[in-house]
Amino acid sequence: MPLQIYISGKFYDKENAKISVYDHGLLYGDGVFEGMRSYSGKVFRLQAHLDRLYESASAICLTIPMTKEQMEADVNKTLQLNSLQDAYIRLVVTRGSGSLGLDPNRTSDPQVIIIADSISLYPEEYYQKGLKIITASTIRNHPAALNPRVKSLNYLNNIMAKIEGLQAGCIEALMLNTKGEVAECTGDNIFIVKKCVLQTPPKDAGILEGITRNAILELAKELGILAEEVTLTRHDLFVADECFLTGSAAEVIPVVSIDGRTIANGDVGSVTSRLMAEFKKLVHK
Ligand code: PXG
Repeated sequence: MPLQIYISGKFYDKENAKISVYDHGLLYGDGVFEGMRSYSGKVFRLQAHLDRLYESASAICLTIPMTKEQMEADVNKTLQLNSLQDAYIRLVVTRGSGSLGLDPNRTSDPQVIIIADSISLYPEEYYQKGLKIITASTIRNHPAALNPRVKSLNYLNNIMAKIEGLQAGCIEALMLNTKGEVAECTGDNIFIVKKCVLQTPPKDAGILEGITRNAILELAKELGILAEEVTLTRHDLFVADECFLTGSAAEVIPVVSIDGRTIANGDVGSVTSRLMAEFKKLVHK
């Protein structure tokens, strides 16, 4: 059976899963999304992802045409129908099709799309040796322009930074905020370890409040690792003892070089290794 894609209550073969070219999700990037993972058939922190999706929608004045309970049931149904255990799940809600103009009031029927597909993992080598990243010159959106807390379909800000990274031979790139402080990477949050203390930028640095980020902060607490949300600059990263990124796709991935500067001795740090192992345990719980 071809992969079954959910669109607004019905399932379609992958090649027939289509929405209107008049949908404002396509015309303006007007909509919201989530990227999640399932482990052994169970979506990791599904409730937190749904909460964030509905908050993102609310922030852009988009009413999702179903309850969270219904959405939860439909996500699980999509996984089961496709017999997927370890999968990547993309949840998309568009503004719906309308006229050729920005006005969201002239759209109807927001579309809910659920794609569950097999996950293509990052090469194991990155987890063993660590990533080299660069700082992009593209700054993260000013929260008053488009708040990074909203996981909107408008991802060009991140894509422009990702292109800079790729052109420099890096799969991730660091983004600063308008104040020049460390915000996050294009699809991952960032952490450092300094003198045994875990540090990550606060929510008001203009970042997506990552679900993996929050899980790591909780894990640190349980493991007795001191953790704080503090303003970080590139200087703090350059002189850090350890650095790593977190995200649903990457999980926990070490960083060993930023802008050509080696972090500490260039090895994957011990706190990072411990959190990588503990996170693996957590997702399989
Ligand atoms: N910052 C940004 C800008 C993101 O897009 C994260 C941080 C990490 O958040 P979570 O909740 O996943 O810990 C993200 C998430 C993809 C992909 O296809 C991207 C994300 C998540 C899943 C898949 O590249 N970004």
